[in-house]
Amino acid sequence: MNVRLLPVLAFLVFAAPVSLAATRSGTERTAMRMAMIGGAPPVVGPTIPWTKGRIVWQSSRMNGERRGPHAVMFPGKKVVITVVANAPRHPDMSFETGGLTNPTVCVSQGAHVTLKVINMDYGPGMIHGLVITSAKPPYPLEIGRHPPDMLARIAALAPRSSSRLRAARYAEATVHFVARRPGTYYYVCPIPGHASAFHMYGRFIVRQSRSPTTPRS
Ligand SMILES: [Cu+2]
Repeated sequence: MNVRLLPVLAFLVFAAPVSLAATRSGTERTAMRMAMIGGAPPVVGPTIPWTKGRIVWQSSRMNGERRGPHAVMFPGKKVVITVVANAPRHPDMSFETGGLTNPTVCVSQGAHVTLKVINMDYGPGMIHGLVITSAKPPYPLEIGRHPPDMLARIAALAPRSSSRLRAARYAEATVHFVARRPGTYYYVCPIPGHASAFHMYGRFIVRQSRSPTTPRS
């Protein structure tokens, strides 16, 4: 055997299958995500540049009051909740708010909620949305357009426009709702497969307000 070919042979035997496997799994994953979207056109809403997107991302990390590693409280009767889909440094296919990944979000009964969602994901078909519903996990491939007790719905936000964070424009949307009924809800990504296969959801708790205390006589 030609000795000079040994390094080439070694590469083909050891390195090439690894690199090919990495490429294949990445491609398969993209194909899977594309297939799950089912050909639905991405909703391209108003987009904002990085200068504004960065502020939204920061406000998401700072908002609420952390309660341990898994919960963020939003006390008060008027709250603003900012959520990032696929925030940098958080797991792929997840939501971030209060600096946590898919945390339990708590608001008070009767709170007027302004919910802002921004999609920081990148790549073809990497759309995300957010629906708040009482439907519990595990989720089917599609949660449908009208899940039970829906409090809010942002159907789909297009991925950011560039692989470079600072060069990209970002799709965002804001909805308002009143958390009238106490109970356990879930914020769920409605893009087919994102909740069922990737667990892109978290709990959303509307805490019952204390009954008014009777004044002492
Ligand atoms: Cu999603």
